[in-house]
Amino acid sequence: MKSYKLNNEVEAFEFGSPLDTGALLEKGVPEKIHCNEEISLGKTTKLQFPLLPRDRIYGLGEHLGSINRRGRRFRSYCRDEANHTEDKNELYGAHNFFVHVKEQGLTGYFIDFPGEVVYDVGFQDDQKFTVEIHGKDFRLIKIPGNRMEEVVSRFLQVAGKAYIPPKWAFGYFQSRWGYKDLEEIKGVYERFQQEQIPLEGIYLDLDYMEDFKNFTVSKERFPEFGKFVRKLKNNGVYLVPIIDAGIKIEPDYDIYEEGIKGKHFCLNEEGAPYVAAVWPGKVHFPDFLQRETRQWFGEKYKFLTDLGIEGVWNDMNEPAIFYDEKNLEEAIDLASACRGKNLNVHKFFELKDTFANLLNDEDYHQRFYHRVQGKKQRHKDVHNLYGDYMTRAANYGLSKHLDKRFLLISRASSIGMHRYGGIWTGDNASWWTHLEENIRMMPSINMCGFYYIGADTGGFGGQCSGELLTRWLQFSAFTPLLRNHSALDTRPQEPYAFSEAVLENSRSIIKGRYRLIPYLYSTYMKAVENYQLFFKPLAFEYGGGYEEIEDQLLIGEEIMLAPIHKKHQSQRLVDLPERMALITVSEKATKITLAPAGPQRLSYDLDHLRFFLRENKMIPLGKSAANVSKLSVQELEVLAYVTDKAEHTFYDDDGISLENREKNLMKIIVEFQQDSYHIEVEKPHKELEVIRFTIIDNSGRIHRKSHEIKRKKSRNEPME
Ligand code: MIG
Repeated sequence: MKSYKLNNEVEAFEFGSPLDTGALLEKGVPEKIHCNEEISLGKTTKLQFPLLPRDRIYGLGEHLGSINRRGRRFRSYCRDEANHTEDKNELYGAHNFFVHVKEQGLTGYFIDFPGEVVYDVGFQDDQKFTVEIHGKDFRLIKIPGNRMEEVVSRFLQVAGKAYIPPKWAFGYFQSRWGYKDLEEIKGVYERFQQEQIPLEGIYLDLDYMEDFKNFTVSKERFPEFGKFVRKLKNNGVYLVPIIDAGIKIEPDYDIYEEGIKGKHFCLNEEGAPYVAAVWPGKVHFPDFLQRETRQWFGEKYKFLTDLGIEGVWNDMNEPAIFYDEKNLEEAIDLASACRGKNLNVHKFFELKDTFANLLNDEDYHQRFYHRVQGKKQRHKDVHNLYGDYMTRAANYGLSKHLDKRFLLISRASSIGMHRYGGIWTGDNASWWTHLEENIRMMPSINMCGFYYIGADTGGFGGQCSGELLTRWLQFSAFTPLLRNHSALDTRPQEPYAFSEAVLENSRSIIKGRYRLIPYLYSTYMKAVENYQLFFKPLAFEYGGGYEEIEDQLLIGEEIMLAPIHKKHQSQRLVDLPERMALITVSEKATKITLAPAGPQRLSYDLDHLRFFLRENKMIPLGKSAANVSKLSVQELEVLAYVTDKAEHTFYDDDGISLENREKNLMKIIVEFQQDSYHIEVEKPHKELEVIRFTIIDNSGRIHRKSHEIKRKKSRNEPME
């Protein structure tokens, strides 16, 4: 075993000869350090941690279940899991970072390994936490700390800063699998205009392609596509097309031909391109683990950027496989052998399961290979890097051809990819429990480095009700990625697809989101820049006494959410760890009152956003607009709860530049002095003219103040 010291007390232990996964930024400096974890090496490696009754485990990213991971099993193995029922142990991401919280101190661990890892967090035996790594070549990273945020922040410093989307990526996006042609997309756009609902963009699902071929657009269904893209963009509305991992096998299809010539596809046992079937029928999978393949594939996104596209979602990149030739053949043979027979129950189930199990059978992963750093690697052993490296390829191409920020999300991911794109949480359903899952999942994913995150609002599969959509929007209004997406053949899920009341309430919530964008964007950028979390459960801030509360979240340093996630509830129980101000935001009005510490009932109607503001904190709100391009910070409304002194740094930039961002860092100070509030604004934002303050004091009294920014008079005005 070799050991290394990374910056900030972080230690790395290297077992065997691990592959360079690119998850972390640096390898570290060799140093002899003792590893006192209980590790048994073998074909698979076992790490064992004793669990004391009060120990907690946090992290592991995109998984179902509680934020405190105790009492469950999880598997890090990216999977196209189309049905997120409670018992599922894996989803699309492999996020091997967790923090063990003990009575005396806490330690973070990251397992830098590209294959399967299984976590049993006190499930089999409630006093044992075992981590089973399916291999013997890996790195174990260990991060000490005294507070949760310290551990996470140290981890993020070695893992690197998260992807930064353009500001427009914080708007509201409409999506649906099944918008079949340009006319339908245009109809959605026009309906949003007509109903005066803000709209930032529309996602295009795979129907825009010609026969599901990547980097093609159907001429028949999407004629003059580039013109349409630009027309919408001139009105501040973006189209975001999907790209899948598989490349259709079709002679004369340029991507296929180039892939073959350039040796860009994964190979089978015999060294020929591996064949599997997904949406286009039979496909080859680009070997994204090869640098040249990433560059080649990345370049292909130019087809889209040339059409005016500035955002893409990468799908099916676990990779999802419908069937491969061998298994299909066997299944058909079995079926033929059954023809005309009187099947007993065992045979019937065997027949049925053989076909059902074709979808995403993990045996396929044994049958194809990558070339990594010159070596042949079985897919199974590097599986979790596939979607990650596809997204690195996309990032490479989009950066090269856009020279500005772009929206990029992926379904499959592993740590490391967080530097290149965001993720959405895949095929959830229109179930109330999935709204709750969404709430719990956000901080766990955020800990693993991903910041641009969100779920399909309203639910992907299943039938959404107007009430569920409204409640879901009330939560998603605070997630960086806000997208309403639904599956083929489910009931329509746009805000206007329900009743007049649902339409009005959704409009009001989405407008509220736009009022919050200056704050959310500022919080996002500061969090990424300073290695702080965007989302936190209460326990991270207020300690173990709050560990059981997992449906209230803190955002940044200022606010606490307590979303309603149950049907037919106009109220819910909220536990306030300290006294806070209760804020209500709708399109035009804001309300602020005081809420005492302790458990209490919060009433929460369907037509607004409601959340809490912490003591000696403030948040700025803008005015709603049709989309981000029309947002302005000329006038800000600042809501503050100040008993002593509050300081707030408001970050802004042009929302689109990559590196050399001209940063506005405005500092707002509100101080209570001799019975009145003193206000100071340092380095005012260059567009700012006035801030209207609404300050609540400790007795619940409201103080309104207006602060105008005095600038040197412009040349046109007469000088005295
Ligand atoms: O096999 O492109 O998660 O968002 O609508 C399903 C169709 C493929 C899965 C994605 C979903 C998308 C759907 N895709």
